[in-house]
Amino acid sequence: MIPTITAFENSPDRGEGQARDMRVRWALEEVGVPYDVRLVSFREMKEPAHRALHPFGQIPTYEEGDLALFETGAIVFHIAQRHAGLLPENANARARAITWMFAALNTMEPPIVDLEIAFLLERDKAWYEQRLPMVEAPVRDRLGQLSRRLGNADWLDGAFSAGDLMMVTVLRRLDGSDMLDEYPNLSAYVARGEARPAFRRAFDAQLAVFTASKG
Ligand code: GTB
Repeated sequence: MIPTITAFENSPDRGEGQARDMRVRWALEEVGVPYDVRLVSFREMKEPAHRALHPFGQIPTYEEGDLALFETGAIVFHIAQRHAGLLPENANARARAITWMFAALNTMEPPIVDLEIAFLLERDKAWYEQRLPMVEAPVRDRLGQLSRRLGNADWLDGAFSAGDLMMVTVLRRLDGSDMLDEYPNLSAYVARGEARPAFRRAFDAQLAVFTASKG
């Protein structure tokens, strides 16, 4: 059964692969599962048909037969559990890889999103420059801690896993800032993720949506 995911009809990121369908596309590409994409407008996301799939009226969603999922953490975990390639066989290594998925979503992503929101919504405010260091500091703290843990390793815990997939997509959200450059091993880590053929295929697929919409 070919799964169907939803993605923005018109992604505000203009094809930079920052919208969260990118994680799901990448996971499906890593495990070699073909998928269909249903593009939705901002209006359609808020309508009952889409809310039946996603209570918060967002993308992405994932449908596979009778199963409908939302939340990228749950979707990527589901894909990784069903197909070889994203989680180790060894039970302890598997638990650690899952831990990194949670760390990406619960510990790394929130301060990065706070920084993004400050930039998007507050940069025209008189107090923005004063507040910025307070929003940047938690991001730097987390990046420093992650950088120390990664050290010289290629991936967070042995072979590439769903934990790395999630972490790379979260760190990519800093693309617009130069913060990641302060941590060369993290920049190299993200570049390693982006160089994976599965990432490239996923990236090109979402970029094609943007290109076609301009077409
Ligand atoms: N926790 C959920 C998950 O992980 O699945 C979050 C899902 C989510 O935030 N979806 C966003 C959405 O549907 C799209 S990805 N937003 C519409 C809405 O809430 O009404 C977030 C996103 C959007 C745009 C950019 N960008 O332009 O760079 C980056 C990320």
